Amino acid sequence: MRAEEGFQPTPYVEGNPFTADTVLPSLLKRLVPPSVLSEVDEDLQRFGDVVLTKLRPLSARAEPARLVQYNQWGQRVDDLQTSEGWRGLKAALQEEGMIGIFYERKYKEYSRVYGFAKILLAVGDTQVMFCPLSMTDGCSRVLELMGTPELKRDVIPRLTSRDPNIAFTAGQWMTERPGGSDVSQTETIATPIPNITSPYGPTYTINGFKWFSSATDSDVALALARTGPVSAGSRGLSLFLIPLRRPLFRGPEESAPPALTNNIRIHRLKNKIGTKVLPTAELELNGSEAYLIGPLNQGVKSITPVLNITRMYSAISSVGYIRKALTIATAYSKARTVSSGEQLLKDNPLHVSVLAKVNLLYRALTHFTFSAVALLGKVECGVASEEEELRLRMLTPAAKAFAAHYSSIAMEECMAALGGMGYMEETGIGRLIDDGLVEKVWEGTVSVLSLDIVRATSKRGVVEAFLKWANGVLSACPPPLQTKLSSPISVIRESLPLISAAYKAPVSPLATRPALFLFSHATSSLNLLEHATWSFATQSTSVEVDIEVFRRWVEEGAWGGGLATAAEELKRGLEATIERVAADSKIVYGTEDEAKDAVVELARAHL
Ligand code: MFK
Repeated sequence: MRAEEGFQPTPYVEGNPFTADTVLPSLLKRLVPPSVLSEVDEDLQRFGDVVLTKLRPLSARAEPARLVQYNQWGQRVDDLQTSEGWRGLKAALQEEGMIGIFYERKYKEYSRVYGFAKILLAVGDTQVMFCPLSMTDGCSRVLELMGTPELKRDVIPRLTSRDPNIAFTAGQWMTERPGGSDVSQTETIATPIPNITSPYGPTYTINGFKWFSSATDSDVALALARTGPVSAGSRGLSLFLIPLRRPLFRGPEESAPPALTNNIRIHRLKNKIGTKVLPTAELELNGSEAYLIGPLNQGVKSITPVLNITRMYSAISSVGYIRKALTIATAYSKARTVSSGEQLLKDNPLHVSVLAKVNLLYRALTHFTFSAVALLGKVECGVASEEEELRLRMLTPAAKAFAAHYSSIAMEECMAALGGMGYMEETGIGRLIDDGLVEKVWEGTVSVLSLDIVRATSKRGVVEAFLKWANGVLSACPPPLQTKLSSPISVIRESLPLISAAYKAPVSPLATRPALFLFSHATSSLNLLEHATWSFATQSTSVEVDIEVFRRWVEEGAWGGGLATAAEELKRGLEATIERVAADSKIVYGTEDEAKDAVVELARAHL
């Protein structure tokens, strides 16, 4: 039989990612006022078509970057060659106003929601272009907050430009060989250059080795380097803006010189599990010129706007990868025949129940992430209350970690929903899974971020701000809905004191991870309740679905169980004893290992 003969599978059709989405259009109606919504809605429909007709074909032409270190004369050239597809994606997204939307602020505090809606639609079809764009966004914010007037005049317009001929992207270099999350042993040294003043800030030379520089094709990078004694740990680090190439400003017709022009050598490209198109490198800095940003020896604090913005991008990327995989799986179920060709997959209750579970998770994570995005917009526009600002500090690491934790299992279910077809590279789900895994690591693992929430809640008023908001959402639920949803609402009520107890000092070390999960599950449940309440009040056609989604998310959750299960996990963490820590060590290392003594000693200090 020839391939053209016999059964021919019907290709699935994904459709416009905005209009086909089950969550975003109605979420935007709740978050954005009508005057903004009419414009934003129209643009997102248009952008949905751009994703299909422009970004997706460019993404298909994106290839891993190549590094040519030496030319035929044996001279060091460090020629970083990126693919046409990668460069095309970058240009297309810059033209679409990624990053411009966030700094033009045409829609004031709603600009973040609008721009992140575009990211949600595009992220599955743009390789990992939002990694460099996230750092560009973070760099713009740092310069907006701390840059000299000349940096604001010359560099911010480039970072936020819609013209790809002049637009800059930025990298972020913290990670070194002694530590990724722990920057206290940073080896890179910054030395002031005497008698040189730049309008961009006090000028230094930088010497060191950066172990993970993503977006090595960028124009500038924000980097930490040591200006204080080693004994000061991370409190002896300062923040610098480093041009990757000199001169930094060139005419549009001049091609970019190599990083060698600022004494930066690309040691090698990283061999990563995914994100292969993104040029991530190990870099040697051998006397690179740089400008101090913010106060001396407060580099970690100065760079935190970058961390918080990139964490938000990480959260939306995890959610966007799920969106893309779920869209494929849903579209496939409408095209694939089963049962001797008499049924479609979409008519099979068992199959639909699996898709419903992924969809439930997608809804919860989308509402959760956008609740943080909406607050970010308010904070940046100076219209957030102090309580909202405190709440955002807790939400950001939680949304990033929670979304990253669940995204791969959701994508795996979508892959399996296509059977053997899903395991083929052509659907793109495999690449999404490989790329999406990075969200579990970069900008902090779940454990590191659970500790960041402890850092955040050590500030007075943070937990209280969350509790006040949570109680406000519960009491805003109208009586008929309260009655109908009394059971899930009482599960939420019972979880609140537990969250509060988890963050009372001294925080039990085994409680931090389950506390992150309970906090995230409770907050996302409350976001879904907010939506059901809105749906009820506006008599939305989706009100029954919105109510059911809320109920299921609280009572059943996704693969980790419901909110009550998350509460049980936290109780176990809070009640953990030294004996449990010792038993953990024996389970992992056996009974002979002496390491258990160290782990028990460390635990004793906290339990
Ligand atoms: C997308 C494709 C990617 C491609 C592949 C990439 C692979 C990635 C490989 C990696 O690089 S993985 C590791 C990446 N590393 C990180 O993500 C960093 C994670 N570590 C942290 O976030 C640490 O928590 C941090 C470095 C920020 C902590 O350092 P310290 O020195 O212990 O901070 P410290 O002393 O607690 O905080 C200093 C100040 O900053 C404090 O303020 P005060 O001086 O007023 O007391 C903190 O409150 C404040 N701070 C810390 N984190 C903050 C913050 N403020 C606001 N927001 C935050 N997030």
